[in-house]
Amino acid sequence: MQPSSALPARITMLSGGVGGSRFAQGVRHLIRRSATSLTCIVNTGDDMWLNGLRVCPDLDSMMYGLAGVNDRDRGWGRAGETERVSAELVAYGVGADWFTLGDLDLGTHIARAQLLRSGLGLAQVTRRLSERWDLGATLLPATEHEVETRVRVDEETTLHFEEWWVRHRAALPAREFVHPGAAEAIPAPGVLEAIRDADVILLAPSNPIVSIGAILQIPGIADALREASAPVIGLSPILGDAPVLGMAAQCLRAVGAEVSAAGVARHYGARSYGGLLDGWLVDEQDAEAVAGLEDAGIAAAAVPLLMGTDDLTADMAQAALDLAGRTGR
Ligand code: FO1
Repeated sequence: MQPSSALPARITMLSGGVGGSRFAQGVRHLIRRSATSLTCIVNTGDDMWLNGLRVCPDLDSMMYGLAGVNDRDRGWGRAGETERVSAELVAYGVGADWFTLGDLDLGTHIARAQLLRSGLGLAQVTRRLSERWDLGATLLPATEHEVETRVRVDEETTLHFEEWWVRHRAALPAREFVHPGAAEAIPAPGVLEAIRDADVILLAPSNPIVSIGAILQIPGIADALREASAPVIGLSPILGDAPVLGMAAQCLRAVGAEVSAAGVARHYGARSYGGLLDGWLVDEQDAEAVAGLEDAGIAAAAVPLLMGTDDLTADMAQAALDLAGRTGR
């Protein structure tokens, strides 16, 4: 581990929920004794109104994870959760019986809905909710517009991403992912500045289609990355031929991208050829992909990418910073 003097002043990362939260905890662990700031631009495409409340799964996974109050086994929701209210909602036949809102989690959704109804934007609401804990990072929603990720499962039908993923366990073949309303959306306050002012920009090992990809659908964000002075370094969510968690494989196949560490890098593209990436970390088992990536204009390195502990994840983050230093940006 390099001395903290080698750390950049400002790190900005794009992130989904479960994988992004574990990665953010590792980045924070790496910078814990330094003056480095961490800003996380978080996917809001999984968000939904449920029982009159605004549920933001990825923002909540990031907040609970950084607060240390998350259910580490499930990767989402609160530790020590109970589901008494949810059982009542099911008994009344309201809401979605396939999407369980825990009692503690409902506290977040009630507070968020109240603050939104008071006229605050989601960025301010997220800041208000986060103030309860010392997260060691700033959470920003990608946009304050309600742009859902929906999955086309047949000619006439699209499902909210959560219904596809949770209710149907991603078993219905996804023909495409659509983001209705994205064209009219704008980045949330602070997002473009966090990209512009960053010294290093990281793409967390989140789902490249429905998490990072949904963030990139918001007009202005992909262009801001291409124009950023900071190096853009991604970490592969695919180790070998499978994702560590979640359903990135089904999503990549749906858009015709190869399900491999190199395939995801090519999906994002090399910044020098109009894409997003200056560098890409692959797991040691995918070391043979490094040469091809370098030839394609993407600096690459093979390091352990399994996020077991904060120390291991901090090492991944350090490897990403080392790679950033090699890109000459
Ligand atoms: N995932 C499930 O598999 N089952 C659930 O009932 C469920 C409820 C839930 C409630 C709030 C929340 O923030 C997340 C929840 N999730 C649930 C996880 C959710 O699907 C994931 O956090 C992401 O959307 C997928 O990356």
